[in-house]
Amino acid sequence: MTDKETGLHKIERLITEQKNIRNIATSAHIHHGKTAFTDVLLAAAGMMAAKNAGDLEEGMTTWQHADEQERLMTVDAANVSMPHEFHGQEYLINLIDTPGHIDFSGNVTRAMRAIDGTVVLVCAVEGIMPQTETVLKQALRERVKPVLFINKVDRLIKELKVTPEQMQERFMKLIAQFNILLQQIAEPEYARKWQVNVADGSVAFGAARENWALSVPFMKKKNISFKDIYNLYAIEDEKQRKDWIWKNAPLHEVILDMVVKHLPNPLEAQKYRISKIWSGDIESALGQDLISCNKQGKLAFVITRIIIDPRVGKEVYAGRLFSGTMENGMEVYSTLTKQKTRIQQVLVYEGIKPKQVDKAPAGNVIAIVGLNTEVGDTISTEEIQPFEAIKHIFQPVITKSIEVTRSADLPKLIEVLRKVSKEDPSIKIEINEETGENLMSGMGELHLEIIENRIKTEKGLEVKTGPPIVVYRETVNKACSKLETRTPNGHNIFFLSIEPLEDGVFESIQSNQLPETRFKKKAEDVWKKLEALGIDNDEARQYKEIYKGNVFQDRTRGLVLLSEVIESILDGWKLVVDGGPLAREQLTKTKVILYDAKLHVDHMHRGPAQIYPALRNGLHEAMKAAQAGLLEPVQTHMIEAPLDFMGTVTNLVASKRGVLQDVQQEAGQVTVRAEIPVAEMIGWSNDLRSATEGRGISNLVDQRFKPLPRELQAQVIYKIRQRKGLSENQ
Ligand SMILES: Nc1nc2c(ncn2[C@@H]2O[C@H](COP(=O)(O)OP(=O)(O)OP(=O)(O)O)[C@@H](O)[C@H]2O)c(=O)[nH]1
Ligand SMILES: [Mg+2]
Repeated sequence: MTDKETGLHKIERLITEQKNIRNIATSAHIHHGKTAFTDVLLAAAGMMAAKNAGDLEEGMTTWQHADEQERLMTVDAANVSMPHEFHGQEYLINLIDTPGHIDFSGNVTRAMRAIDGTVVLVCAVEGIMPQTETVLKQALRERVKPVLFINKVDRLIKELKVTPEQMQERFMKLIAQFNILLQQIAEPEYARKWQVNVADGSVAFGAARENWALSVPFMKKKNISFKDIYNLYAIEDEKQRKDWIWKNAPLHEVILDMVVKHLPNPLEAQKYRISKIWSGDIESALGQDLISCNKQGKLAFVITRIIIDPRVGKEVYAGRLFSGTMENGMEVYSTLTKQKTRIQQVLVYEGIKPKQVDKAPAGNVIAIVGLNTEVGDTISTEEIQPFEAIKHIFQPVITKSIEVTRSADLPKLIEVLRKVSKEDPSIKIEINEETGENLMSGMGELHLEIIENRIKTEKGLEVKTGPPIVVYRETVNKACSKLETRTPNGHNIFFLSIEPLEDGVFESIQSNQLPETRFKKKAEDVWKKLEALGIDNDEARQYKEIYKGNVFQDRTRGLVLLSEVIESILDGWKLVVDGGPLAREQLTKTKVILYDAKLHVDHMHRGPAQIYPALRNGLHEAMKAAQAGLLEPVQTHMIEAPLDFMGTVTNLVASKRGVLQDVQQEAGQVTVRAEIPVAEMIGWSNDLRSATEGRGISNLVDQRFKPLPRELQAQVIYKIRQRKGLSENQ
């Protein structure tokens, strides 16, 4: 390194040293200090003014939207990069700061695809919270290795006034809880290997806002004891205190040393991550490129985030380059759109700023300009086996209709909604051309509120939205017997049935163990997984497609013509999955079996226009026979409040068709675990706040679809059909 080397030149040099790269993220329960931590790291790397680092009121470097500053919370994930020196070697840290609020946790899921390791922050006072468990699940699903940072230790000293011994006890308890969680969630292979350990330095503790951190190895090196931390808080002079911290416990040094030592570089990580996130043949040339993070290999880039410049509309595609080298001007192929385009810019991050470079090699988090596609897409130079879909653990269940206030703006609305769902794939947009109604679904009320506001303030479009409504699912409760359905021209007949999908298969689809795709070739991998789930070998081979948690099986034998119509059959089936017979809500957890078909020899008589209605009528009839019913979204919440409010909280839960699962009392606090239907939870945070005089908090632990009580079925179906303007036979 020369003295004259600029920051960007240094980054350009470091992106090529794969073994010295760490791709990481912050992850934690809401407000446990991720952004303050990121700010402090950036400041220490000289990438922002040190004066205000970690000071919320002054604004966080990573907050790029006004709403984040107004609400003092992170909404979007932010990519930053910084250099770090360790044992005389230079490293590049590519870091993504993720949001903590559950409504934005889709951003966490997507960030996990881009990285190999994560610093999980836990507030020393609050301890492990529901969202800590969720982020750990998100990380481990992508084989992202965690290390632990116990934050806000100053609060233990200043607010709780614990002794040094009590502090250590607390840490040990917290670390043990973290490891138990890891043990429960991780795949067996990693459950042991990835346990964090205070002695080896995979755990650190400190106060992000105050710029200090320590780990046991670091304390040994500097000869610091727990008592010294207390002495630190006895120093009155601020400058003196800062000097002590800088000399004995600088956060960036302790944390980044931990990151370099305990989190994998891309060469190590890709060896075991690829088989989890890519279902292609590892023995193939591309498979080997991916495993070895080959700079000279075939290009393989996964898009994890799209940022649209509000002024010029430029679309920046950020993601992880797993193989090859991304070069300015090169022609690339999008697996999703099946289009070729030319790369107009290759960007790497210097601090928070994206900077243009000529090229960037595999093993980095980078961004590119020149595409027109979606998050999750695999970019290469030709058609390749794409990466697994990036699936969020929760599905959007709250919907609002959205319309423009001035009819002249109508054409702009469609364009803006398209952009919104591009930037935030957790937002689902449904445009109904018949009724002109546009629906926007999101993770929760806050999510929709933020998006609505951004449409107004950032996209400059005046809109109004309807009241929140809940998304339902349709399913079947038993198997129906085989029935036949004819195409409208009477020339073709299909024999089929529908039944509930096996629990194990459904769960494996939900957790991304089984891919949602159409199986064109021998899917040996999938067959093996199905067999492990108790599906016999013959049946596994009948899997034709998995779509939105539903399965289509082909049990026909020796039907020569079938291959000519199977695509239309599957497309027709998918249309039914997208909107079922009861209320045009999406199907879930069903299995359709095709037993036999009689097909006209002339393909003119068996086009999609014939096949779709046959499938639709047949499946509607089959669902009726299989006792179709609605499922509603139900959330499990952990509600905490002072003990005095125990009765109030349990009554509130009961008034919302909620079911108590557990009630715990500890140290003047009550913790209630309850399952509540989302339909009853509109306005929940306000209800809880007013019932508990602002002292109750509630955290989402889990969300799933459950049968809507029988007595409510008819009424809810009627209401949805009315809202959608569906006539009786539609
Ligand atoms: N006492 C204390 N407060 C801290 C510390 N670190 C962060 N905070 C405060 O905790 C609050 C949340 O900090 P953030 O950095 O925004 O937390 P976050 O995890 O990024 O929050 P979200 O992204 O919204 O989930 C702010 O009020 C910070 O000032 C710390 O070490 N000690
Ligand atoms: Mg934050």
